[in-house]
Amino acid sequence: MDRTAQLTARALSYASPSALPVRAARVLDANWTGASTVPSRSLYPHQWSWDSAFIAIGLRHLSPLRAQTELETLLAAQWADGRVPHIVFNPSVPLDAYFPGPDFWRSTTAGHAAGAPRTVQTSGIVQPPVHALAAWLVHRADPGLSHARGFLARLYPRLAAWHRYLLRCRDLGGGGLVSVVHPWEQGMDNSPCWDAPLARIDPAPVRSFRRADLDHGAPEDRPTDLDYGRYVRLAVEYRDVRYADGHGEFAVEDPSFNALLIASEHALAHIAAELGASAAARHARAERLTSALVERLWSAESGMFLCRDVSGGELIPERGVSGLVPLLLPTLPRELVTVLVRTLTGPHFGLGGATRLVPSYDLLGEAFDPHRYWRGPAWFNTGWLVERGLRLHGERAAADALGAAVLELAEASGFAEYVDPYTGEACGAAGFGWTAALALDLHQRLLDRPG
Ligand code: 9WN
Repeated sequence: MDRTAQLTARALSYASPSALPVRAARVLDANWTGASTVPSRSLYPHQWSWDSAFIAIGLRHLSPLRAQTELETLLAAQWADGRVPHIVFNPSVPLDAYFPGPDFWRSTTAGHAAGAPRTVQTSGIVQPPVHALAAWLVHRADPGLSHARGFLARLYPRLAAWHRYLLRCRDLGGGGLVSVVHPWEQGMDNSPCWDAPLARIDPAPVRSFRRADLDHGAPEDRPTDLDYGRYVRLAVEYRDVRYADGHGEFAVEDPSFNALLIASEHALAHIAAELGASAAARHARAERLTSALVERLWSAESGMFLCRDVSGGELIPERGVSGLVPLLLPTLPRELVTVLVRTLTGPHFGLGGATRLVPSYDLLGEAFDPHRYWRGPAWFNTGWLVERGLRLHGERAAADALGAAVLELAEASGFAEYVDPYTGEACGAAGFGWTAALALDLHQRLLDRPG
């Protein structure tokens, strides 16, 4: 019996007639290219960094070997300076299928000084460091296979170099936290949190590039042309300084990016211990980062974490889901957990009342739009992260309800990229990789913990 059939049989034995594991597995199979998984065959036909980490977390239930391969393929494209690129391009996909493609980023030439790989084309920016967390979870799904293949031993130095790059080259604010230098790096591309720092950027003329995303996505669900003009300008400027850090006009300390680094630093500590090395220094670093996160990004007035605009030096007064992701941290002070849960379930995010999944942005915010990408819709990766945080801190009823909503809406929406936070209406791409993978992961965890 193959793994999909086994999962279905187990689900049925718990009197759960859900077809979710089979349907999710079909999405992951359809998006599998042989060495990695695309987020979407149409909209995103290459390998994306944080998508692959989330996808590996789900894939481990279907095929631990494929999950290991997913992460290995991504990390094989790591640059010599330690950065893990946000896209690894598939050479067999036509150049105009996605913008900006390899001809825009020019990693093998413009990225030469920073150590871009010669044999594969990548972008030059990064995405949130979920990888060590993913590697640890993938290992635990099948420790025998992992040991036999030397999975952790091979990945550990790469993951350590990745974190080192972030901590050494991206502490642009000088306060111990990592800055992102482009909204695409943080992964929540057009969040209203970026509006103020982006307003300073002179947009590239719309006629100087051609968006491929509008061939597949509804314009009202996607970022605007003005957003794209600024994304392009920032990326061109980074490319033109040969991807050297510390020169750009945009630098923001983001709570989700940093919280994921901290969670991954704790995971690296577990990996180190598994390999017989000391974990203490890594746990201590994670603690220092947690303190810096609280010191620099906590806003008692907003009841959550905010982004800090490094150039202006100020907190950005917009409530995005990013500011709830630190719930994931094991040593977050209890009083902050209490406030975060209150904010999550209060009028700004409405969880358990007006909404069943976490909206990407403040329901009461002026910029709220239930369909436009990261300006309001609910996404499944952030739902998965917040569920994990709630469970970690003993908020079992809220975690159960959110987990159930992730499962139900992921399946009902056809594993949509994101959904209207009020109605659950599907938006963006269908058959989206991390939606299928993370729903599968939650489904499996519920089976492992019945009742
Ligand atoms: C730019 C792939 C990626 C996700 C991001 C999401 C979206 C890309 C785009 O798709 O960004 O990287 O073209 O809009 O915002 O989080 O990783 O799924």
